[in-house]
Amino acid sequence: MMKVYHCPQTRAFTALWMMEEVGEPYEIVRVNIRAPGHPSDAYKKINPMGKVAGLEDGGIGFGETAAILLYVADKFPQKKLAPLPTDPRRGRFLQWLMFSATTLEPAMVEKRMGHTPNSLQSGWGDYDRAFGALEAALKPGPWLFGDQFTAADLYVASSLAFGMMFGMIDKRPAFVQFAERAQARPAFKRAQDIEAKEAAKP
Ligand SMILES: N[C@@H](CCC(=O)N[C@@H](CS)C(=O)NCC(=O)O)C(=O)O
Repeated sequence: MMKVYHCPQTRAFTALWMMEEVGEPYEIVRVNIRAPGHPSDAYKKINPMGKVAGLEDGGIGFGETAAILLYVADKFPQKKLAPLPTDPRRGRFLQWLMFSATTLEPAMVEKRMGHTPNSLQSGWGDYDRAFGALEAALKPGPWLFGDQFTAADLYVASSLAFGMMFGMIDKRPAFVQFAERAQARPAFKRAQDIEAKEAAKP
């Protein structure tokens, strides 16, 4: 059975939400990132960075939310959470799937830190450029690929919700509506319940 290495109130929620979207059996393994001694050598064999989330399948572990989402979407193609490799939309799907990690996160952190952006030299451009590109892509909706909800929507919605909650992303109507639409999905609500139960554990 697949194992999700999880810690409450972290980015690992995104992986949990993805597992609930596919609805296949999995086990949650707690990694306490706030405990002394974290990350353990044992956990670094799962995720070399020692960060959560991590996923293990068939005895092989790995990290990075985008990789986890893509792996799970491809493992269960019948759930239609990713255009197939033969689908011409696949490239654009991969672009948006990776956008949170490669572009949105660094751009929002740079802004939060008050660093002066260098849009040409930084891989993430800058905050206005990154979030302007995303805002344009969210129209006309409802999802990045019209009526098909994909793992890219899940990751973008998760990053938007996180960033807006912590005041790192401005609450443009397109971002608020997109995040709310994604969070109305039953799988999100199930993941939220699981997250709450995990957080209540000692
Ligand atoms: N790029 C990583 C970021 C993961 C990440 O930064 N996780 C944080 C929690 S939100 C973490 O594990 N922090 C503990 C640590 O750095 O050891 C991903 O998207 O999976």
